Amino acid sequence: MTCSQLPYRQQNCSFDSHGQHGSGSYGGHRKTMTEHLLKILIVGDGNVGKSSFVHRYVSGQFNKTYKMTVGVDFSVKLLHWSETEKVRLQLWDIAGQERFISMNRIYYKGAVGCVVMFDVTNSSSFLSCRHWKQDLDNKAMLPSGDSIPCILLANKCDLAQRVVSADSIKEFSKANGFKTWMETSVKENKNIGEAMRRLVQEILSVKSRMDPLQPDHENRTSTELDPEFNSSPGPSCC
Ligand SMILES: Nc1nc2c(ncn2[C@@H]2O[C@H](COP(=O)(O)OP(=O)(O)OP(=O)(O)O)[C@@H](O)[C@H]2O)c(=O)[nH]1
Ligand SMILES: [Mg+2]
Repeated sequence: MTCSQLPYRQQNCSFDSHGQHGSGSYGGHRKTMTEHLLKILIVGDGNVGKSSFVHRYVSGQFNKTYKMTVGVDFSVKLLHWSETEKVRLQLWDIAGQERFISMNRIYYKGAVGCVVMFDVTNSSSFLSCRHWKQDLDNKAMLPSGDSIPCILLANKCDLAQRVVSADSIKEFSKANGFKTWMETSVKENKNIGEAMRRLVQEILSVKSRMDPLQPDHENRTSTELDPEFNSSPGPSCC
């Protein structure tokens, strides 16, 4: 599902629920299924490949033609995370041009994870990542005040005219509080699923740490995300 330019009220309605519990039967045993609902932001300068990344991840396809995003697009992907857990991802693909518009605080509300992307053939898109990360940390955070989990993706690593070195990405990632960084090629389908798996793992482990009193905490990857999880005023290579 992709919705372009929905009015905010309509977008936000989809994000008021925070997961569902249901039961499934496995070989005669009934296990409780938990569904985690995670809102994830995809940010970075224009033309770096954010929409292509989401499209590849959700539909498995790549399109050479550039169609600039206006405002925000969102997509949904359901992951069968474990025998007892499903993860429903709501991917908010924010237009690169939003960097120049101060209205995007509403997009960050309720986000529990973020991908910051740049293009390895465009040094200014790399330099902008500092801005995107700072903007994220100012607009979304955990109740503890810590940043929400965020990964850095160095896209278009299939192209020969690379201008950003792996060493500088590594240093930048560490200095700016990213959980990890990866080189990706949406075109060649490199590290797309891996990157998202890593981010989801980080999000679920944060939640698990925040909620240590869950009765079955020791046996589970994580639990439901709280409504207030973050909505207050937070390598591998190709
Ligand atoms: N060679 C190569 N091209 C890519 C890759 N990923 C995306 N592209 C191309 O880069 C262009 C921009 O991709 P988009 O996904 O539209 O970029 P965006 O970041 O969403 O841009 P905005 O919507 O303006 O913020 C398109 O022509 C894509 O086909 C990649 O990994 N390698
Ligand atoms: Mg786009």
